[in-house]
Amino acid sequence: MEAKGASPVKTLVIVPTYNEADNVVPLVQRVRTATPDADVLVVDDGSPDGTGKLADGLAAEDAHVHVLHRTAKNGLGAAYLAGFAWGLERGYEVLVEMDADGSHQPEQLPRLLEEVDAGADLVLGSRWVPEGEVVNWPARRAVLSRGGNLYTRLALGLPLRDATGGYRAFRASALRDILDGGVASQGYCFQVDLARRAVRGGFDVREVPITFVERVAGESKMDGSIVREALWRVTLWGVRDRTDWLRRVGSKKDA
Ligand SMILES: Nc1nc2c(ncn2[C@@H]2O[C@H](COP(=O)(O)OP(=O)(O)OP(=O)(O)O)[C@@H](O)[C@H]2O)c(=O)[nH]1
Ligand SMILES: [Mg+2]
Repeated sequence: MEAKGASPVKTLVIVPTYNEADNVVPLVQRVRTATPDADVLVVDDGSPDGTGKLADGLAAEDAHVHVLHRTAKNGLGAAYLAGFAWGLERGYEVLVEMDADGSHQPEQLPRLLEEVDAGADLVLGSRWVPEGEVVNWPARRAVLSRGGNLYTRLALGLPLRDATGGYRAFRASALRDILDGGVASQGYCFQVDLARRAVRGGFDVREVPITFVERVAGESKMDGSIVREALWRVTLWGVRDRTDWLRRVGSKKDA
């Protein structure tokens, strides 16, 4: 996305980690190869398996790699908020979300960045658009993701196929606005919340197809509480949006 003669857009790839010792080094190396101008920020929540130390090793060898150490496992949403704050303070123009487990292919990042360059404020890497795909995902995970996205689309009226995914690129100016007022949600719900705020805020949100590959090493941090949180929050937002709409229609009739 580098314009001829211009300096490269300042891009930060944020990678949250908790116990990703088998994954963090190869993943960061792939990002550095795929997008050599971009910086990487690993946000580690004090992983007992030494992920943070491995990331420090990468940072010591490469000025493009940074590590933010946090003391306790506080969830994906909190890790991203800390990473976003770090990047926005330092003047990055594009901030990227990417999992450490190899599910998101760094080689596809240029596609997302090209779309920001073409004018998008938020680009979602999407499994559920034509040419998007999932590899090695157990059927129940695919059903959960498709079902969750269908429910989200219906409850919130969002024109998005994959609002729960976590491979994304934000234009910094849009991200500041989206984060304004704080974000309480976590897990999948955090991703839905940011997408919903971007659409509501009138930002240019686009989806590009990605190939999502099931993690080959390490353990998933996904659990029932993450799914339950997404379900109740999305339902609450949907009910609230509809109540607001009915109130607006009612007050127009009264006027
Ligand atoms: N810093 C930090 N990172 C986290 C936390 N929970 C998850 N992560 C990271 O967030 C990314 C996504 O987590 P995963 O466990 O892969 O969750 P998922 O992709 O929804 O689930 P799977 O498809 O089962 O892998 C990975 O890089 C994790 O290491 C957390 O509490 N703190
Ligand atoms: Mg994963």
